[in-house]
Amino acid sequence: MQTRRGRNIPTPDLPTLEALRQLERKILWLSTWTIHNANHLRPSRDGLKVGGHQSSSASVSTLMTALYLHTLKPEDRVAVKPHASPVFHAIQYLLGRLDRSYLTTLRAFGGLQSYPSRTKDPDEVDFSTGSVGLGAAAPLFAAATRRYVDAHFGGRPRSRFVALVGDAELDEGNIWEAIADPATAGLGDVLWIVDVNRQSLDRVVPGVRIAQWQQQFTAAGWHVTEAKYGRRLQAAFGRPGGAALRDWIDAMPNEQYQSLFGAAPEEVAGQFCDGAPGEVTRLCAGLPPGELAGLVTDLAGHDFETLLDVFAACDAERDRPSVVFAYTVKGWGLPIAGHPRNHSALLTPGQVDRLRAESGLTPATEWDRLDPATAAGQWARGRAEHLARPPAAPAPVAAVPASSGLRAGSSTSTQEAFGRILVQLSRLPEVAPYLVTAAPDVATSTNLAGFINRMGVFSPRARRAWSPDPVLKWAEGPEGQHIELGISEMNLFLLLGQLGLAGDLSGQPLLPVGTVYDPFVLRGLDAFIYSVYSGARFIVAGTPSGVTLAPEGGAHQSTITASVGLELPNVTFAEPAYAVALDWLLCGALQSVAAAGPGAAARPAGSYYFRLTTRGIDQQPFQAARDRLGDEVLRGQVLAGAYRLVDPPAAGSGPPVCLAASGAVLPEVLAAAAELADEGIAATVVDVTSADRLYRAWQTAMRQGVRTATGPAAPAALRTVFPGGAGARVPVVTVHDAASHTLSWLGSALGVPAVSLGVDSFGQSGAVADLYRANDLDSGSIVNAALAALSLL
Ligand SMILES: Cc1ncc(C[n+]2csc(CCOP(=O)(O)OP(=O)(O)O)c2C)c(N)n1
Ligand SMILES: [Mg+2]
Repeated sequence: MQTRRGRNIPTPDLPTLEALRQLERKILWLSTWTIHNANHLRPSRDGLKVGGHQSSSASVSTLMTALYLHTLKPEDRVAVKPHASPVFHAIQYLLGRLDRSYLTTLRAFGGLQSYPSRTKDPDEVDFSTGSVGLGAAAPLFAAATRRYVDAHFGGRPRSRFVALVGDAELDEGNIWEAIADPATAGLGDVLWIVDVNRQSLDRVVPGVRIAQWQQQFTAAGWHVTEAKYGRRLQAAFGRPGGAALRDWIDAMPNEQYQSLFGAAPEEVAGQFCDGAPGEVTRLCAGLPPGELAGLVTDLAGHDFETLLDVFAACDAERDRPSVVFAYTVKGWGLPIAGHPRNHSALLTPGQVDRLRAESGLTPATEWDRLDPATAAGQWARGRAEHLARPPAAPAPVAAVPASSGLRAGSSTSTQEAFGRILVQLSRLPEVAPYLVTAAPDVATSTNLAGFINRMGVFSPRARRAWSPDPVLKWAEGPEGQHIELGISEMNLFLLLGQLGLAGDLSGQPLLPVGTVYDPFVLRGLDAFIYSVYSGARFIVAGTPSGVTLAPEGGAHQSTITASVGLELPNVTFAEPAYAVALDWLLCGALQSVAAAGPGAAARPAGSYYFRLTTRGIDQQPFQAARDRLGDEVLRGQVLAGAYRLVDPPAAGSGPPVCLAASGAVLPEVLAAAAELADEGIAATVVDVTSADRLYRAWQTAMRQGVRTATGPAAPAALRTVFPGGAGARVPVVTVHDAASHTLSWLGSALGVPAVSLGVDSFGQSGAVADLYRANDLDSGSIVNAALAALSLL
């Protein structure tokens, strides 16, 4: 091994470089061929274009070869830009980690996913990607999670957290939110590689803002570097006229430069020199046409020596993240290289035939791995052995009790109870070490202060508190267990997602709990979806919520978030009204989250979303239900999604009606039940603690019936709690401080008339009573709704 540039960076020897070039060629072929196969050879059953991105894949084929076939270690974790998934799978195949049969299943049902998926792909994907920007930021938060895990559970072998990022991904705001937050500062294990092909989906980007982006990374404390000019261009810059050549390339409009890639060799000089200074024109005139075309498009993103050198330099930066701007060609090595609209372009069968032949393959050998007898084949085998990950070591996990032992006062809100439950849990040695909270600048206003007082705020280094606060002890240091973020809900959900994958990516399961003002769940929704799609397990409390946070007005009042919680896969949504019900649900959720990590596949998947409120309500009705049902039965029903808060009066006391409600509106519902009793109507009150679980139980029963062509039975969660059955039809009124639609399905589920009350317009400032009246959530409106429901029978 030699070393270069005065640093102790090993230079790969020539045989290694040659092996890498052969592997790169193979990877380019296999990714192109896999996409071609899906589109042209696999029979189409619906006439739809299958798609796949040959150009986007080709543009990172050198970068990914350099990473996987040279630079990565088994501990490293990589996010691959979405449109390069065929390259990833080709590499996994060459490394012997993916069966060949999968290569003909790209974008087919049960096959290789269009974009890398942790949960759906058959090979080991470290980070899902697809929604541009999010997959890029995920490794940053995974590295922040590793830093936290190392600080609390002891250091583990170093992992580098790598992201391969499309240049147009940098247009996404979440990228800049992620790098700006102090919680991601100083993460020396992070490497982002930007694939600077100067093209997005629609176009050649006219003014690529590389310099501006580089300054933004620098300002955020990153180590910024480039792999821009290939070796031939670098050599040409050193010859007479070279400086002018370099200036001319740097100043050239992007569209002009990109036009060179699709141009015939004899056209290149004319296009390249259009408007050039005489010195450049003369230099070009001295070169044969073929050579000029190769020279001026010689970019370092396709040059192994430069790339390996730059990667090694980044690796040496241990106290700040690194970003490499790697200049590439979209469609590199393909006849569609650099074409402005090549994003979704596919090679024709004739072009693929030529590529196969140029790659030294025939139809008999087109799927083959490299011959193990060759140097490149042996190199690939050596890398496969090197990258094999040892089985995960067992890690300690939390043992969460069924209840924190919270004693509810006479009147309390769910938000207040939530803060107190976390404090209770932080006193338990079998739970406390694993709890980690996070909030985007709303920790104190969402009642995390008690937890923070006890557990402190996480900072890699102890920070001095300059203004001690007698009420809130904001002590920052490596032992702290609250991660404070700036106001970015995207960052909150990305961080929760990675904290929720700590068992997989850092070998230590955690109990992540985030808080956010409920309306702003929507601000982080794509990251929320991203994280749960990735298989993360965490808890988020959206609080306060609904029009119940009355004076705060329409901009802060959430109405559609309950629907989001109900409809999101892998998320269990709960909206309890009473403190003890919240305690049981939260502890149950933590028990399930605690089971994350290796071997946890059998546990219920997913994350938990609690929609809470600051409205203090009388806890006595819940105590009465406890006394009536006993804790064991009541807890089972609360966890299943609903229980009877008020039984109907004795039989014969009038026509029956059911009032089913969630959350803060229960006092109005109870008042309505009392008014109805006065009018001779027998109202049962059902508190729906988790509309999500109830809905799922109903749907599971229905789907079972659909799939087995049998009449479905009502699920126990509905049968035992709601009145009716045996031919009796009890109409239902649903009441919710959320879109009326959220609970309206109960009518169908119960097979009875339903009137649904909820908030179906934007909110406004006022007192709770004003807003409830304006939205028909007051007791008088609920009584009228019950009469209306009875009239529908
Ligand atoms: C959030 C989001 N918006 C839009 C898209 C659709 N889309 C897919 S790729 C792409 C352009 C990406 O360009 P770039 O990141 O430069 O990738 P490359 O040039 O490597 O294909 C767009 C707009 C998406 N996947 N995600
Ligand atoms: Mg691009």
